[in-house]
Amino acid sequence: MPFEMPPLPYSFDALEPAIDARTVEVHYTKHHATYLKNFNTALEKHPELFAHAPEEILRDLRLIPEDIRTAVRNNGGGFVNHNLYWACMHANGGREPRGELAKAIPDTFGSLAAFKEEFEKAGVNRFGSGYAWLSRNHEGKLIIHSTPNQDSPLTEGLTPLLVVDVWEHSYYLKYQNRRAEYLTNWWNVVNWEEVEKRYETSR
Ligand code: MN3
Repeated sequence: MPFEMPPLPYSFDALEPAIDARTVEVHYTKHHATYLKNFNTALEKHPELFAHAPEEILRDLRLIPEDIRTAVRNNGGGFVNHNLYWACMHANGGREPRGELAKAIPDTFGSLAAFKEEFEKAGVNRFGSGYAWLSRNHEGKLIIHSTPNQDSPLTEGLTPLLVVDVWEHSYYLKYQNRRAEYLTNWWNVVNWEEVEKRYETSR
């Protein structure tokens, strides 16, 4: 059974004005959908892999047959990374983290403001295309990091909690070259409830 697109959990215009409706529409229906299509096409050569969750497939690429390994890394990564990107946003963002995460962030990064600053820096400094992440490492510690292209933190043994896409296709129509402004406004649509849930269930 090929993998399917998770439905977008809100309308295309739900993230306005931080992210414009046209960008969300093209990003979800074209970019994201194409990664999924190419991921499924690659896996059709080794259909036994469909028995595993996409996240599991990305966890150890050495186990993936060599003839599809690069396609899986790029398109499986593209599929799974976008699934999380959409899930990490919603229309009613903007509040501060609560619960255990509200303690873990300042404990790790000094303050919520310092965390946001470092996270934005990871996004701005990603040369070319990629993502900025808040993940948990194998010790359960929170880390901010960045990946190039469609590489997934799962492949590095990390558990991703929050992600922002910094490929130009995620902001160019509205922000052109102003990636930093996109990142600043993006906090207004972050779905902290989802991040808290992922944090509290990830150890
Ligand atoms: Mn994208």
